[in-house]
Amino acid sequence: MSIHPGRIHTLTPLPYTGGPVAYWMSRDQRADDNWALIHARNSAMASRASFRVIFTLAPSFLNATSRHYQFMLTGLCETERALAERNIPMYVILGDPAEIILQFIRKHAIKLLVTDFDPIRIKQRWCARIASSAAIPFHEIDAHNIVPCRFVSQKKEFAARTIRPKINRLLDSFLTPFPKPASMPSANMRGHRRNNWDAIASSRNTTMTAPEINWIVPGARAAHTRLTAVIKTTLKRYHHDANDPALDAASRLSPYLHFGQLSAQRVALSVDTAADVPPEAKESFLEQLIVRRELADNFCLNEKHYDIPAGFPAWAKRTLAKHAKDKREYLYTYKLFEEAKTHDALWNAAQTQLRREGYMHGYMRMYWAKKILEWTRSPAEAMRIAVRLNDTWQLDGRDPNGYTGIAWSVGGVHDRPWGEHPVFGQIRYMNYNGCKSKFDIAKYIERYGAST
Ligand code: FO1
Repeated sequence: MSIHPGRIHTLTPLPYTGGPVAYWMSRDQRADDNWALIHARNSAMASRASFRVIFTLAPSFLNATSRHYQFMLTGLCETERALAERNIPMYVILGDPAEIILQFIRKHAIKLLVTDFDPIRIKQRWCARIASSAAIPFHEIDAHNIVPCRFVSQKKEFAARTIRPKINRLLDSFLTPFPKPASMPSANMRGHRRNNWDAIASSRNTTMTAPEINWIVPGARAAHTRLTAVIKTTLKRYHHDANDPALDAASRLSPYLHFGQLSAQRVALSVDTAADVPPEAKESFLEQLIVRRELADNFCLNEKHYDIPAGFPAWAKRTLAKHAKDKREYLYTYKLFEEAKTHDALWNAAQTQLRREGYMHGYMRMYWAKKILEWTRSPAEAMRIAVRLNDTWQLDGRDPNGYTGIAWSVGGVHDRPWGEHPVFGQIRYMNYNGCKSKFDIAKYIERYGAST
C-alpha cells in the first residue's frame, strides 16, 4: 500500500527509476508506524532494490546534554534491533549530517533518498545542503503529524481556531490504520555489522546503562506500555485533571513523541478506539495531541523567527515595546533562573521539577515562561533564557512544541490581547495568586520545593 501523496514533499524533483534506497531517519526514530520508512521501503521493494536506514549523529544538537543522548540512543538501539528483524540494516554515523549523507549516497550508489519532516531550521538547512548537492530524487515525508504540515496549510496560521477546522476536515483521509510491517529479503542485510553503541554513547560522554532520568524508560516498547497505561487510567479524567500540576495527570508522552519513538497517529488511533473513556476526555486529549502540536509545526515551518521576538504578532510587538521601559521589580540572570534561585517558591518548584525530571507540567510551563518575561530586561533576553533553559533541561526540548509554547507565553503567538499589565502590556498575564486559585500550589511546591 503506497502512502498518501499529501505526505510527500519533493525536495529534488527527479524521477526514481530503481536502484538502492536510503531512509535518513532523524525526527521519527522508530521502526513501526513510520510513513517515511514505509515510503522508502515500498519504493525499494517495488524495484527489487536494496534498502538501508541511516541516522546521522551530529557533533552537538541545540544544547542537548547527556540525559537527552542517553534517552535518544537507547531508543535508537532498540530501533536498530526492530529493523534488523525485518532485514533492514541501520547505520548510525557520527559527524556533520549533510556531509555524511552525501558520502553515504556515493558509497552505496543510492538512487532515492527519503527523510522525515522536521520544520526546525537546523534540519531544514541540512536538507537544503543535501538537495543542492545530491543529483538524485530526495523526498521529505511527514511522518510526525497526522495531517501533514505542508498539506494542511501553506501559510502561518493565526491561532488554533484557524487551523483546527482545516485539520478536522482532513482527519478522515489521514487518520488511517498503518499497513502491516513488511520485511526485506535476507540478502538486504548482507555484510552489515551492528553499530557499536557503547562507542557511540561514550562519544556523547554518556552511557547506555544507568538511566539519567528514572521516571521514564526510553524506547518504542516502553512508549507503547505507557500509552496503554494512560488509556487505562488518567485518560478517563483528562478533561478534568490534565491542567492541574498538583495532580500530575498529564500523559507525559511528550519525550516519546519528541524523539519519534512513538507515533502521534498511533496514539490518536488508540485513543479513538479506547473503551469506556468519556468523549469529552478523548476530545480534550486529541486537541493537545493533534491541533496544538500541528499548530506548532505550522508556526516553526512558516515563521523563521520562531524563537525570537521578531516572530511575535504585530499587536504583541507593539504592546511589549510600549512597556519596554517599565520597571522590572526583579531581575535574574540565566544562572539564577537555572538554579531556581528566584524569590518565587512556585517558580522555583517548576524549575526544580525541570532539573530533576527533564519534564515540566504544561500549565507550569506557561507560568514559568511568563515570569521569565517579567523578571528580565527585555522580551529578547526572556526568549534567549527561556529557550536555552528549555533546550538544556527538557527531555522534549529542541522541539517545535517547545519553541511555540514559549513564543505563546512570552510573545502572544496564537493568543490575543488581554488586559494591560506592567511589562506584559496586553500579553496574557499569569501570577502566583492566579495559580493558587487554580490548583493546590502548596502540594506542588512541597513536592519540588527543595531545589536539588
Ligand atoms: N536528530 C538528528 O538527526 N541527529 C542528531 O544528532 C540529533 C540529536 C538530537 C539530540 C537531542 C534532541 O532532543 C534531538 C536530536 N535530534 C537529532 C533531532 C530530533 O530527533 C528531532 O528531530 C528534533 O529535535 C525535533 O524537531
